[in-house]
Parts: sequence; structure tokens; C-alpha cells
Amino acid sequence: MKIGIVCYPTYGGSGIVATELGMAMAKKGHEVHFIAYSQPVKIDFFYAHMNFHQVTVPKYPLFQYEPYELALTSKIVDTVKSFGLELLHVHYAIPHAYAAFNAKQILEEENIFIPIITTLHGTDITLVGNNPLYKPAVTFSINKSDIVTCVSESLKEDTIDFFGIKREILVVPNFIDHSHYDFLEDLCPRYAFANDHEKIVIHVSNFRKVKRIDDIIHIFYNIQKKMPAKLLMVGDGPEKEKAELLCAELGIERKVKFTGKSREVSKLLCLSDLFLLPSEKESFGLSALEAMAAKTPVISSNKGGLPEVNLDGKSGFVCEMGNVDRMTQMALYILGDEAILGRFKKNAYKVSMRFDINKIVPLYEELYQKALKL
Ligand code: GMT
Repeated sequence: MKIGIVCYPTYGGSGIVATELGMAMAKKGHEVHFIAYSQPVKIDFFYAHMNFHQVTVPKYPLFQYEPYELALTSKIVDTVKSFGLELLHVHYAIPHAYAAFNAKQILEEENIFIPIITTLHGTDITLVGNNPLYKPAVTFSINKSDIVTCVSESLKEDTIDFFGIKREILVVPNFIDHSHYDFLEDLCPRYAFANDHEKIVIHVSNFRKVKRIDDIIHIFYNIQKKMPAKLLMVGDGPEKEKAELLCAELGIERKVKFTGKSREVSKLLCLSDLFLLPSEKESFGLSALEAMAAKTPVISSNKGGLPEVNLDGKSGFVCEMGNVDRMTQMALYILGDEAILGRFKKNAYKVSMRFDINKIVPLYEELYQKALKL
């Protein structure tokens, strides 16, 4: 198949899923063409059949806002025509699904028919897409896609509730390539971050408000009062500076390391003992799944798709959002006993196997085949 993938190229769940999926398809021998405003961060060109087409938006003094959708639409049209793409898989509704539909219309004028598969990832529905300023266009794009998928049951329900969508929406959960994690165990340099007797707690995100970064700092503050521990805060975003100030205020700045964005997330996860994700919203929680694949249990909130990924009492604990005391209590339970910690680590990995790349990618491949027959 000749597949076009439209995605955000940055660190962040939807871009990572799109890139891993594209690479998996290329590995299977399909021809894959990524279309984005810059090269997706995780892309690996050491596969045959991998291509990247950059969207650039020409500047003009008249434009207060540069028309990215227009440039993207034209790029999709050109790429489909030049490379004979057979289907488009767009990740994140805004503006990708809208641009893809316009490209499809333009191509139909030239008797080129191309199906669109749209995957909804979370904030395109629960935060941004829901804004009345975007809602009509998002609703239209979802209805006009040939196939629509969501990354969790919870996101499917939200999509139906928020947009009153009547069409079929399929759930294809996010996935993880365990081969990126399996060899790591012997390479985890714990000593770089903590002494032997200290536990390592970790959080990885884009440090946006929805992640409830303050809760993470307070949970860790409570943990380190009871046992020797360090906290790794991986990633960057708007709430990071505030979090650093809070650590200083609480007097724990020497126990908390802010690493910034990292290309070594899997290594950092595998040397850690516990992952915290107390988010206010999370359609799936790919970072929790990454932690579990690295044999790191998770304490998460109960929001969105998190309970579908982090199984309460097995891969970690699911607690009511905002309940810092309960999250602390469960963290101490897991970290306080080596045998319990060992059991949770093993189970976290086991649960993550449900989302193994080899189970999920064939579901997308089937959908692609179905789309080609439309
Ligand atoms: O805010 C983020 O976490 C980034 C965002 C994205 O679109 O890149 O993540 C969303 O998509 C991920 C991949 O499907 C999901 O794992 C995240 O849960 C989801 N984030 C939210 O719903 C807040």
C-alpha cells in the first residue's frame, strides 16, 4: 500500500503514535509518506519505503495568521498526485482531518479518489476541538472522514457526547514496541540519579496544566518524608518553571531533577521505580504505557482512558483525580516493600503486553485494507 500519514512532528503522544505506526508499516513493506511541518522527532530513515514531505507556509505581510491548513491541503494534493498515494491516515483532528477532506475534494475534481482515516487522540476532542470556535469544523471533519478511530473507549464516549456524532467510531488503542524496551534492563544507570537505598519516582510529559504537575510535586514531597527517594521530571512545557519554584519552596530542590526534553525516555523509565500521572484529562496516557513496558508501575488519576491502560491493583493504582493523599498512600505501599514492588513491576510489563505493537498494528492494517475497498 502507499500510505500518507499526516501528523504533528513534535514530542507528544499523537506524533509518536503516528511515527511508530508509519515505521511499522514501512517495515512490513508498505510505502509510507509522512506529511508534517517538520521532520517527526522519532522518524528513522533506516527503513526502506520511508518518505517525509515538509509543509512550508510562505509569509506575506497581509497575513496576520499564516494559512497553514491551505499549505497543508496543497501539500497533501501534490504528494498524493506525485507519489500515487492510495490512502491518507490523519492523526489529530485539528486541522489535519479538515485539510485532508479539502484535499480529497480537490483530488476528486481530477478523478482521483482517496479514502481518509482519521484518528482522534484526545485534546483534539476534549480540550481544543470542543471550543465553540472550532466545533463546527471538527464535527464536519469527523463526519466526512471515511473511517474514524479513537485511542480509547473513553475518548469514543467523549466524542459522541461532545459532538453528537452518529457515525461509526472504532477504538484502536495506542501501542508500544516492546523491542525498544526489552534489552534495556542491563543498561539502566540508576547510580546516575540515586544511591542504592533511594527509590526513583518519575514523571514524563509536556508539562501542560492538564498534567497537574503540582500534584506530582506534593505526592513526591510526602513520599520523601517517609523514605529516601529522588524525583525525575522529564519533559518541558508551560508549568515547568512553576514546578521548579514549588520544589524550592518545599525545600526538596536537591531531590528533584528536571531533565528537560529527553531522547532517552525509555532508559529513564527503566531505571525508575514508580511513574506518576495524576492528569485532569488523558484520553489514553501513552507515557503510562511506556513506563509499564519499562517495568515501572504507575499511580494515575481515574480520568479518561487511564483506567483502560493502568489496571487498578495490577500495573499500579488508579486514584480519584486530585486525591494527593490517596496517591501518596498507594505510592508508599508499592515502594515500601521490595517484594510488592517486584510484583507490580512484573505485572506492569504483563499489562503493557496487551498493547504490544504486534497486536495493534495489524488492526490498522486491516482498516487500511477496508478503506481501499470503499
Ligand atoms: O497532551 C498530551 O499529552 C499530548 C497529546 C497529543 O495529542 O500528542 O496526547 C494525547 O494523545 C496521546 C496519544 O494518543 C494520548 O496518549 C494522551 O492521553 C492524549 N492527551 C490527553 O488526552 C491530554
